[in-house]
This record gives sequence, structure tokens and C-alpha cells, in this order.
Amino acid sequence: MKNKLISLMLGVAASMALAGAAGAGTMDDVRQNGFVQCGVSQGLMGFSIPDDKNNWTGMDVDFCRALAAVVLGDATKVKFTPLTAKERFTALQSGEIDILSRNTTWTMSRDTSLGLKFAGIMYYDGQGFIVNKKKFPNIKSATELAGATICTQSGTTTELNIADYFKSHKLDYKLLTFDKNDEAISAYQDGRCDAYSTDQSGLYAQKLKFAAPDDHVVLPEIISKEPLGPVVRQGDDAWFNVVKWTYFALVNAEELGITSQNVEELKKTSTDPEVQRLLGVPNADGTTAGFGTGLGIDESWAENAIKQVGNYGEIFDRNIGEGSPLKIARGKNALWKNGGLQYAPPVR
Ligand SMILES: N[C@@H](CCC(=O)N[C@@H](CS)C(=O)NCC(=O)O)C(=O)O
Repeated sequence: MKNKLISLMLGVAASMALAGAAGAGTMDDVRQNGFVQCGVSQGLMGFSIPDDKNNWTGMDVDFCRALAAVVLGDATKVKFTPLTAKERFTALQSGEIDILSRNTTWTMSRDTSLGLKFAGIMYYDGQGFIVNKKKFPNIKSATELAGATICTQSGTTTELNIADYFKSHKLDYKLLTFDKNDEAISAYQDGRCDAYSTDQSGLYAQKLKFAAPDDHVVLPEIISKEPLGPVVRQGDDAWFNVVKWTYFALVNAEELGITSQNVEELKKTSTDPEVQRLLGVPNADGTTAGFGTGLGIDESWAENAIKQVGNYGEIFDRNIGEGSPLKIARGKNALWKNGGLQYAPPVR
């Protein structure tokens, strides 16, 4: 009993400290600063990567832009903080960033012990392996990697999943981890390890950057569930709601056929009540439905994000889908009505 009380008190103190790290509330901070401080990866094609002029692109980057459009009405009001896998959670806990949008897997310990809160699953991923065909000419399966040295980035779920996978298949292995992903990739390319492992989306992204991409093959096994999504601190429900409903708005917009191209037209002409609610169209008597008010923001919150950044499908397509060099199929990330897992609760 005494122990329980002590751990309860410690828990409360920890969440107060976490909430305190962000001052009065993250939404107020963001409004005062005039921008969203968004933690991203240091460079992962399709998710978050800067060009030589420091213009960032990617799904994770676009999510933060959509959030800025929702909260501040302007998708350009974002600053990006590139973070290694190891640094990312401390940056969020300490209040250095307002949101972490960095191909981060939703796991129980991150969602509980680390004091964080995942707002949704932007991308359903799973971990895989890539190997050099010259080293393994006839390889068909990861089970043939007995005794192999695997390179990966430290501070990731990847490290832990490899241990589980090799242990459960009773295979020996050696792990070579690096703080920076570029170092892990160089070690793999230099032949210091037999395989490189990460989320499958990351494998396809890295492969494109290899000197001879066709020399490498992604093995068929998916050894884990890697639900990737945006994360915030616990103890700030108003901010959590805004982040969560930004994601839901993007998915609902795709489901309702609202795009960056037609959103303005649909706002004026659509008679579909679902479209009208999402876009904050006033009722016949001039009153507003109040969904923006419920979030503490403008009624045109969703319209701003869709107009300036696009719906979920548009974001997927241009960054990692058919409209991108990665050409990843929608697969599990298709809308639920098309057999996928992307599903958002209704705006009601
Ligand atoms: N989803 C996994 C892995 C995330 C991760 O950090 N992956 C590496 C390898 S693809 C990465 O994004 N590196 C890019 C960077 O550090 O800039 C996790 O949350 O732990």
C-alpha cells in the first residue's frame, strides 16, 4: 500500500514536471512563438529530409505543416529540429520541441513510462532486412542470416526486434549499432556488416541512395509491427486533441474526396453534411457547428490544412507513393473502405 502510494505520488510529480516543461500549455506556446517546433529525423527520404537549401520534405514534415495550418492558419509556420533516434524523446520531454513527427513507432513503454502520447498512426510499417546480393547470391529468407552481422541505428525498436527475431529462430548474430543512421548505412555499404535492418519504408528509402541499388535485395520477412505516428507529451490534452484531430481530418478528407484542389469549391457548393461539418460551413441560420471551437481554434482549421498541405492520400502519394521516387503501395495504409487500416472517427 505504502509502495503504491509512493509510486502514485512519483507518477503525479513526473507528469506535473512534464506538463511544466511546456509552460502553460503547448497551444499557448505555439501561438506566442508564431510557429510549431517540430522534431524530425536527420534525413530519411519520404519522411523528413532537407535539401541543400534546408527546405524540408516528407510525410512527417507535411504532418507538422498541416498542424501549423490547423493551429496558426499557415502551413509555413514550422521550424524543424533534426534529431537522432536517441535524442528524440528527451527533446520532447524537455519541451525543446512541441511535437515529435519522426518515423517513431508507437510502443507501450514509450506511451507509458516515457510520459508520451501517440496521436495516431500515420504509417503502418514493419521491420525488414536488406542484404547485398553479391554477398548472398541465392538468399531467399532472413532465416539464412545465421551468424550474420547486422547494422542498425541505436535507440530504435530495430535493435530490440533483431534480438527477439534471432533468439526465437535460434540463430546467432552480431549487432553493430551507430548513433547516426548515415554511419550505419556506410558500414553496411563498406561490407562491415552482412545486412542492414530498419522499418521497411526506411529500407526502400535507403536503397535509392545506394551507389548500385540493384545489387541489394530487401528480404521478404517483416519481423515486427511498427506503427509510426506523431507524439506529444502527456498532461496537455488540448494540444493532444489538436494533433490527433489534425491526423483524423486528413484521413476523413481523403475518405470524403476533399482535396487541396477542390476544398474551396466544396466548401461553397457541397450539400454533404459530413463535408460541411469537416469544413466548418455555417448552418442555415448562420451559427457555426463549433468543431473548431471544441479544439480551441478557428472553424476553418481542417480547410486550412487540406488546402495548404492536402489530404492523407495526397500527402502519402507525393512523399512515398506513386508520385514519389519511392513508389510504396498504399497496402495497409489504404483507407479502411479500400481494405486498409487508415480509419478516422467521424466529425460529429
Ligand atoms: N521506427 C523505429 C525506427 C526509427 C528510426 O530512427 N529509424 C532510423 C533508420 S531508418 C532513422 O529514421 N534514421 C534517420 C535519421 O536518424 O535521421 C523507432 O521508432 O525506433
